[in-house]
Amino acid sequence: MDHDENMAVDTEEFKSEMLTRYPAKVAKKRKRQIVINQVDSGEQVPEILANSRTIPGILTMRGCSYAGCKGVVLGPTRDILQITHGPIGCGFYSWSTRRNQTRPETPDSPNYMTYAMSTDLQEDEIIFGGEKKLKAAIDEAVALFHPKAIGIFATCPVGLIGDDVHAVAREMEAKYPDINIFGFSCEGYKGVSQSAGHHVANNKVFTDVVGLDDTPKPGKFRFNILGEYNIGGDAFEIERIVAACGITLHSTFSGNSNYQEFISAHTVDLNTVMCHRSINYLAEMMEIKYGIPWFKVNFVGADATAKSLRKIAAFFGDKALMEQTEKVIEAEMVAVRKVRDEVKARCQGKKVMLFVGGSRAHHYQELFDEMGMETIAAGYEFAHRDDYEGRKVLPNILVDADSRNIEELKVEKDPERYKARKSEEEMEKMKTEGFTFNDYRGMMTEMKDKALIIDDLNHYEMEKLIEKYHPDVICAGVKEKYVVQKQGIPLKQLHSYDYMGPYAGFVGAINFYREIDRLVHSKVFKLTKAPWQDSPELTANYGWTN
Ligand code: CFM
Repeated sequence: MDHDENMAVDTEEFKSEMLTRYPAKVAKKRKRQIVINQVDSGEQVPEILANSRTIPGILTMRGCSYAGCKGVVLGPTRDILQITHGPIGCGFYSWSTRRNQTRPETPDSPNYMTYAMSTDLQEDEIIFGGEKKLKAAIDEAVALFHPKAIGIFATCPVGLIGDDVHAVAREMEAKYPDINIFGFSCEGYKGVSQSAGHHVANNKVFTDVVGLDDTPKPGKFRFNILGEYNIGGDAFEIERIVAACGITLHSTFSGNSNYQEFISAHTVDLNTVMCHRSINYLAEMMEIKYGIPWFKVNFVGADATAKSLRKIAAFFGDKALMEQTEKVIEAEMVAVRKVRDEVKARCQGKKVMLFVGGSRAHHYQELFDEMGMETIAAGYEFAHRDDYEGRKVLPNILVDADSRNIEELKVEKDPERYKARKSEEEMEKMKTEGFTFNDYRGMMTEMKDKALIIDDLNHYEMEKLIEKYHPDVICAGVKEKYVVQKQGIPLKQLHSYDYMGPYAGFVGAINFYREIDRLVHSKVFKLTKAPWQDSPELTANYGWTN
């Protein structure tokens, strides 16, 4: 841990310097969202204000509830036909820009991801109602594709005019009884960010999809991965590795997945959670209803991948499986070590900042760490306190009006299908041996003392960070990319991965090492001069300048 006193003074000073530009009320709130890390005994970290409304006027990195539901959780599923009920822009801009990939079983298997389906609401429907148009859209989709399932996604205007997507879903399901039709109340304004949409998606997938078919996939050691969305082919690489170990991946929610895998997902013996933020609700609910234990994994980083594989194999407790897993890790690590050593010699000590979503700002620190690079500042766009501070703070999180907006389902044991996967004694024994379940330690717990943690970062603060710290690379999204690069700092998109990937698993780690090595050593960024540096065409002050 870093106990450098000068750095402590700097960070504190920097924080107050950044805050002085804000009006008093804004500064008061941002002060609680910007935290200087300190990990005390028992993994105690300072409290951060998270999952709270962005102050109007601030250029936030956040997205909307619809994006979290349709774009993120359901979007990667290839054979649930998805209809956006709303203006065309919502459907179009949530269509494939995240680079979530899929691989249908055969060339003829259904794959609706190549279509952006929307009711394309116009002024007329905003005034007179859009339900008729939605029903017509469903009729048309059924005639063209006859899918097994249809999801309807509500956008802001749909909620404002009062269209009832659930009533339409029920009516159309009565008309087409062999198709599972369900609606999502994921109007963009539903929560403070896309995080609300994740929860809405989890609830509906749990009530209307999971559990419809009790047929398990063949295999001795069967598990699910929740919260892996196959960006840039990550899930393909994970599938390759677990198959080599001899573990059966029943379903991934929702990268490279299909409907049949979802409806029978409750038949597995273990749920693993990759992205805690977007899908912890489903893991919790499946445990209560069906008795499936869950724990957190991370396939970003070669060491993290090895650790996760070992934990999964240990859960099943089969000697041959554990041996095979070790063999796979050993074989894969040969190539990983070779590239890592080469790259580390050049990248050691370089500084990185990560401001991404609700889990990647944490996961990718593993890869940078493996390259000898240090994360000096990190933050999430929309995570909650538990993603920062660990799940231990869950009982202390205050429920406010915005979070009350999203339904908390009352879940009970399934009278027939609940089955404890391990006996109480077995679970207790595993726990005393140090095996953890329902665990997420949070990002801050694993970061250095004095590192800056910033929730819901904005453009102004990003500029300040660059001025002060001159990091060697920043990881964020497309909204930040060009603003940052014009200031001479390379930016790697960790949402869509720009044009690259996979970065998960062993092959992914190698791809990432190489790419970051090239990026931080490229001279082009240092030669960049923004046009305004030579001849400012327009200068202005913020409205609130004292
Ligand atoms: Fe989970 Fe994601 Fe993320 Fe996320 Fe996202 Fe994403 Fe992300 Mo973009 S589900 S929280 S809502 S890991 S789309 S695949 S990259 S912000 S850090």
